[in-house]
Amino acid sequence: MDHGGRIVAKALKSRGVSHLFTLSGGHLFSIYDGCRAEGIEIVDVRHEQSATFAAEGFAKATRRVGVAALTAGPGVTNGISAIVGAQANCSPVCVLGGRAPELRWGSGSLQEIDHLPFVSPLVKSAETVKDPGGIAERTAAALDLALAAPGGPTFVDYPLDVVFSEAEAELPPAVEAEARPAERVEEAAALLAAAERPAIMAGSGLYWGRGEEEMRALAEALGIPVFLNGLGRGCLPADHELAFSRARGAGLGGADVVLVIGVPLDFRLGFGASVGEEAKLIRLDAAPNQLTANRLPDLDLVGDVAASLAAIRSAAGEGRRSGPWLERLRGIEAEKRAAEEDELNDSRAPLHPVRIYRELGEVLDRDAIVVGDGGDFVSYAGRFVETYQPGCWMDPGPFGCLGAGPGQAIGAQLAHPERQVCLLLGDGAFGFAGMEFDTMARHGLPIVGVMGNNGIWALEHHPMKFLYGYSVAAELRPETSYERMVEALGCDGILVREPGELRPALKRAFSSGRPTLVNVLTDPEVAYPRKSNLA
Ligand SMILES: Cc1ncc(C[n+]2csc(CCOP(=O)(O)OP(=O)(O)O)c2C)c(N)n1
Ligand SMILES: [Mg+2]
Repeated sequence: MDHGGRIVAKALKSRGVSHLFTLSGGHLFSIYDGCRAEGIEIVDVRHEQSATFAAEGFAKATRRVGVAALTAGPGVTNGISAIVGAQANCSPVCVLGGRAPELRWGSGSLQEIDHLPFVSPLVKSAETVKDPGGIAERTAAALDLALAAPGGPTFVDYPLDVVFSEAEAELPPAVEAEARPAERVEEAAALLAAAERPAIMAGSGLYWGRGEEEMRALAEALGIPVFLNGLGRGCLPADHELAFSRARGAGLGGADVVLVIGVPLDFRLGFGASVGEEAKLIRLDAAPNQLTANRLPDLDLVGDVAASLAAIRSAAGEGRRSGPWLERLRGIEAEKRAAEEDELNDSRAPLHPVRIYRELGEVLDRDAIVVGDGGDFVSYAGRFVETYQPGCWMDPGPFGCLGAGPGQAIGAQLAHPERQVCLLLGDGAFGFAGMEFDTMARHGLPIVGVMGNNGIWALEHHPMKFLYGYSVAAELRPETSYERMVEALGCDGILVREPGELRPALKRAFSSGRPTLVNVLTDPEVAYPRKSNLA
């Protein structure tokens, strides 16, 4: 017989879970005791939102399930934004909730609330385990379901009296789903093989589906230019001959066949309008298209992403017809990159954000994990940070929740202690989860934060000024000494005012082995040239 918390921990261990992200609450004590006994590392953070984002960061860095334990009531409600973010990203995250005791349910216990009515719409499954004998099976099921394609968050909570009671732990074995290719892959192959101007647009679903090798082989066989976003970044190295970024408008707009892999046709792709009207549109993902109000794919392929790509490649054969098309796109790519030279070398103080990214690119390793949390500062990063390996770029995803960065960086650094983890922060974004620098100090995580400190919420300030001629509620204090805040929390802080100070600061930060915030003062007059809109 084991107590319920030990059974939870045994279930975690049976699924290879190594870390539990949490913030303390008495409802969770027995789970902590179980994790301690089973050798699962407990990582305690400063806000439940960060615990859940850390679980997602761990999942993104490993393609394994990330686990957060949130205490009853406010612990769970604090985790909600991160749960929704994981849902939008198809991230395999399992959230374990504390819960007021079942025996007294309805008597007004501390932190008593039924989580299921508000969590259920946000997750793949949500349930309360009311019998200690069911803990092993239900916990294992929640972990397995989070990971099953398409991935996403799952939730299970344990009433206090249930998880402190004893029972037998009987753990069902994990069942691997068969990797089945989609139907109609031959039609997709025929379209791509006949295309003169093909293009691939791939995102997070390619990464989750472990499709990078197959995509690369397909692109190389047929000479298909590849554009990547979200977690798809790095699935083809940025310096591969078929990797394009600046030419995306021309590439998707001028293609005759576009294969969209693992990314919804949402605002990031003009709700489908980024793809030229004449083009044949093939969509491939683990789940059917849900954005049915947008442009519909001509072929909607639903199946295992890697297996489907392999099947498309073998049906399409070899033979590049895209030579002139690739040359055209290469010309556009080169022209646009040449036009960026001035910004890359900008010598102003306070700094231009692009100057920061040029210098950062020269100190980051190829397998560095870069986490973005902010507005314009991160939009610039999206354009200028090059990604060379899968799982090396983390942004909040389409749900766009500020404050996701520190948690995700913590998860990523614990997943890969030997790699550089760089956390890009707007000064506004820092306010949501800046206290997690305390977590980094306590857990000895040498994350390097690089802040673009422009004293405003630039992504709101500039558009509001453009629309109204003024801006309100988008101003912050100029030159706030955030580097001193993190020093008070036990980290290193470096202030950068001049471009010449940046390189030494970054080198010091990455070589010290200590969590550091490089607070770079940036020019509030710089506005990111934005194409996509909100609505
Ligand atoms: C939780 C949350 N609140 C508000 C927003 C709206 N929002 C998006 S970007 C942004 C500005 C971010 O400012 P900062 O982090 O300083 O970066 P900057 O744009 O100045 O580079 C805001 C307020 C959001 N996306 N998420
Ligand atoms: Mg700002």
